[in-house]
Amino acid sequence: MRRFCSVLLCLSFLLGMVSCSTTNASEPSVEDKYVIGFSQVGSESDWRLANTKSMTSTFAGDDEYELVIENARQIQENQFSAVRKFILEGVDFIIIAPTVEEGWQNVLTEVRDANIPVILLDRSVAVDDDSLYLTNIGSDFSKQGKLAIDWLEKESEFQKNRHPDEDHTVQILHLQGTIGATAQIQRTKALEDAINTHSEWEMVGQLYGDFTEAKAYEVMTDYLKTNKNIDVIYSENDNMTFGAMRALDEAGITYGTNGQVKIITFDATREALQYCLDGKISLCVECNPMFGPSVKELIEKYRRGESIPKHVYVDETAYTTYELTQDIVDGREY
Ligand code: GYE
Repeated sequence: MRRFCSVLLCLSFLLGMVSCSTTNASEPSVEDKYVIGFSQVGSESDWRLANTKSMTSTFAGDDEYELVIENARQIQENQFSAVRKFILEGVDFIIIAPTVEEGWQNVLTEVRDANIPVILLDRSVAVDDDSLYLTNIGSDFSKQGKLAIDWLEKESEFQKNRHPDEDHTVQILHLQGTIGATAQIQRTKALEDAINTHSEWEMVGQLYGDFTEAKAYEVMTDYLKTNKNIDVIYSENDNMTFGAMRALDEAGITYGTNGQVKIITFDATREALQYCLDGKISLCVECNPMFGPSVKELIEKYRRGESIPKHVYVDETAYTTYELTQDIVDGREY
């Protein structure tokens, strides 16, 4: 509501079409609605598409809310412009899924000066003053990293006991998401910390895949031209994993239960779970994007003046082929 309607009215006046409202008399007009501006990271992955869908379907057809989404195409500057546009329009609420953590101090201060509440969704921001936002809802990325490392520890122990006479070095290739994004920072930290404490684990390379299938395919194809000794790929999201699998196929390198390379992936989308059930991916760490309804609940709590926690984590687990069934895979929402 707020200034959103006056901006629309001004525009209408300017265009000389004040009387041509298209609102049906029985439908509430946008002026009556609680307007939420949502700056989304982009559409880089299946996770992201599912998250956008969860948000749109939560608010779609709701007489009380109007959700306005701006896609930043993974560029932080686009997010700044979107947020400033929301301020100008006088939206009632702003949701930001930050591309990266750094750089938010100024724009969040502008939002606070405009008296608009903010929820951070998915990733976090690095600011001195956490009162610049109400809450941060999303995954516990360090827990996800821990789930991955716990599995790798068990798997390497298992291989050691199975082949006691072989070389036990674990050569790990790391595919990284958008550098500076919370998901990348925490998942990377879990691996780097573990490499420092496991003398037999060796990082053979860190490749930048920007959370996209295309980029991961490109860097993996290039890498495999000269390096083929990989025991484990630690890939920071499913779409990069799909790109890597294509590159491995083309290079004739096997992976999965009976293959040379074991793949660890994050997100656990339906497609990745299917590969896991089929024995091609060894571990899927879950990252659940379907929290649109929880976001709405938080906004409603805020509007009722109830207190809300500073961080709301979604519930997540990890899957190997042994935990999976076709029913679990088929029932996957994303
Ligand atoms: O893992 C990836 C997406 O921040 C949780 O971003 C998100 C990550 C997710 O593009 O697929």
